[in-house]
Amino acid sequence: MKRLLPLFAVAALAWIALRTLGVAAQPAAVVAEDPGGTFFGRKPEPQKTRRYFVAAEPETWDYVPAGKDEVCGLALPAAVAANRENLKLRYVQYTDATFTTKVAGTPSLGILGPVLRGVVGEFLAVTFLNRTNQPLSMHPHGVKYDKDSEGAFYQPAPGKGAAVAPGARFTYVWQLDENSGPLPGEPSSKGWLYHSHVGSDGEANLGLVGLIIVTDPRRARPDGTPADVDREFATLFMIFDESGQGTTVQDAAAAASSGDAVNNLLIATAQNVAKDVAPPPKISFEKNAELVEQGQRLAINGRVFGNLSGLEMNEGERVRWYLLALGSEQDFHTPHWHGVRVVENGVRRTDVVELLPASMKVADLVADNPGSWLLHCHVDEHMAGGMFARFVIHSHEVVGVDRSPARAFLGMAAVASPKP
Ligand SMILES: [Cu+2]
Repeated sequence: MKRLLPLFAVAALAWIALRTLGVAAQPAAVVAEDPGGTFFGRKPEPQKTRRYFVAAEPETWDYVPAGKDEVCGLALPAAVAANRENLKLRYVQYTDATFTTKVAGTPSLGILGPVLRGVVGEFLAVTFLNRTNQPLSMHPHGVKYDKDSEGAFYQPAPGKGAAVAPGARFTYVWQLDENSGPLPGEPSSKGWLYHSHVGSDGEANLGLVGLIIVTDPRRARPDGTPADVDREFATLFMIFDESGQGTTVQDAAAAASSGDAVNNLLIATAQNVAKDVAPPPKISFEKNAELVEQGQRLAINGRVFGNLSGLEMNEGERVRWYLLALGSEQDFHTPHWHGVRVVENGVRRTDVVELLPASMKVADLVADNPGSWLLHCHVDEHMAGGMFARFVIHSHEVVGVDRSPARAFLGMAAVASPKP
């Protein structure tokens, strides 16, 4: 990430230059022009393309909507209780290019953006509208793209979708080719991250993260869902930073506390960036460390202390979990399910899965043990800091939760099937 600091400076300077020239200083309204929509110079075949409409928008995010820990009975840390809500930027799905009607979100996804899904052999065409005041993008993992649809800003010659200006839109076209899908020995579908990638890790920290699901057509239902699965969940294990310090300031404060040459170089770089994008650090290393600790939100899908709702399934269902992690050196996570066992990536039976930043794994379970169970990160500090949730397996004897594909599979409520 240190190496990205100069890139962030370049991105920030480019943005400032564009603003100064008035080129990109559009109001955050819908503008008509869209320089995207092609894949290596050609429009993808409409009958093989799933269309999505995703806006990035500011939203006040509540890490603890219940206001308390209803699962483990832990007291909320004072800093969390006093500061439950923060302004985030989120990917929000709309029904069409007018960006007027939102697609209802899935509660269990929490802060994650809409699930974008398809089958190997298809294209995803995702029209992105930036309704924030900073340049953003959608950078996908796992799919095939040309330079314009990479959605990442760096030199030389960033693509047209590398940094979408406030108020502007860009249609990314991603091919789900053979290499996007699972190998024969892997589970029938894969989960891939997407996230904003203009400047720094700060964009994921703002909440700009989502999931792409790609299914093997040989193991898919006609609607594209994996045929050997009855229900899906996605969980992102990530520590959000609400210290207000920002990576740049934190780096500079850390560097200021030691005097070696490497760190002097680092602080010079950080201050260089900071003068363009943030005020230079004015607090001590100790104060910085204190603020950073108080600002930590040890979250599953942006919820802490058992506040992630919607992890419900019915007895006997075959349930697939897409496990994700993002973040920094502290973001090594070990999700552990009570009450059930899982198969990790189709090869290993376990009840704990190891994740590192940007890990993307699949865990399959059969819901054979009705009850209300704990899902938590097994790293002690993370568990104590609130990285846990409850999941429920409804017994055969009760009605349970909706089994329809629109409810049981992620991103299916509004999935735009290939249209002629
Ligand atoms: Cu953890």
